[in-house]
Amino acid sequence: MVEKSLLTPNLSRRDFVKALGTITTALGLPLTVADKAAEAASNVDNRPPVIWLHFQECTGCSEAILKTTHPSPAELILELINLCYQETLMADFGHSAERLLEESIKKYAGKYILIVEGSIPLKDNGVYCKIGGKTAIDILKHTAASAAAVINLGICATSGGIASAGSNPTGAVGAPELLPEGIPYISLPGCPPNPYNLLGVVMFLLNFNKLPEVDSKKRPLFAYGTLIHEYCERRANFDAGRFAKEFGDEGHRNGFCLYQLGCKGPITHANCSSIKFNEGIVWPIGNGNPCIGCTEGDVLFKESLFSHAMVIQPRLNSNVPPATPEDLGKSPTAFQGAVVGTVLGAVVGGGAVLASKLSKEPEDENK
Ligand code: FSX
Ligand code: SF4
Ligand code: F3S
Repeated sequence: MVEKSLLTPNLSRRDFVKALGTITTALGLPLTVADKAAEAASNVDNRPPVIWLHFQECTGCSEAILKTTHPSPAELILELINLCYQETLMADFGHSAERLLEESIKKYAGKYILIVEGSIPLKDNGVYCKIGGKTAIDILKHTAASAAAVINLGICATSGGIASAGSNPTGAVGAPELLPEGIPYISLPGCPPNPYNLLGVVMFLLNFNKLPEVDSKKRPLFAYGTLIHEYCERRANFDAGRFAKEFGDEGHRNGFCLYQLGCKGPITHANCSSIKFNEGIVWPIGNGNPCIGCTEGDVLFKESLFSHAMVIQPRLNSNVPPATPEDLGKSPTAFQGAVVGTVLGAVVGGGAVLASKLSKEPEDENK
């Protein structure tokens, strides 16, 4: 078992429950989820056993969970689960690690959650990813066969990710292609996925003993139910036709919309524009990088970085006055859930027709 005290040295019970509550609110989950999850997890025997496998990936998905500030998602997640096997975190290696995996599968058969990171190469009988002499194909099939449910963590495990880009030399696919028929699974794409969404799924599981509601790509609706574009802090500039034209130009420096630099926010479903990363402080667009669609398997590494996304959501309000510098940076953040609700209410109340399509690119008033 992974020794959680190495990772959770100073987390008091009070801080733990408080942090769960904040994150529950930010994710838009029922408020009871945090209390009930904390209560369930207070009995160690109630914590779901978890086996966590890695295949073709950069380990960024695990790193995103670990390399954040106090209390990190890792601290919180490890208080809620019984982590039996995780190659990045555990001390075991070699034969001892192989034994640990087999023992965990046997001991918790039918009860454990399997978390999968990384894609699985199918080409040439899977020789391009082997661990302990076994292919990723065999390890995944064997481990998934006795799992209660599977969480595909990251775009690689969801649909192949970076290893499947271009000519896909290893024949990389996501885990869903190999999972046994009928096994419940959920996907948390992203490169990396937002750690708070994994935490949300774990809390939901503890609370309701089932996976949350999903969309057609098996992504939880609480996290992937809206477009990046809807709550983007640069959205007022999009609506007002103010665009950065080149990296480093005046518009870019002033926080104008990144659409013309290839931003895929209008076709990407995820909650990073509202919850962000690292305690709600940073995210790609906030840092000046166009969204590359890392939660959409048919966009990331498939669409050119600089192509213009088809905008499926019109302006929220055509009467929005041009943004001023003072408007910039005042968007909802992870820890201002009430503000998110207010913005959503204003949008719906304003009668925005979300389904209509704009067949052309947004007008650019700066032309
Ligand atoms: Fe992929 Fe994750 Fe990107 Fe990296 O495990 S989703 S390459 S952040 O590490 O799988
Ligand atoms: Fe934000 Fe991108 Fe939409 Fe512009 S196009 S408002 S930068 S998500
Ligand atoms: Fe990914 Fe776009 Fe969010 S690149 S992290 S979905 S802003």
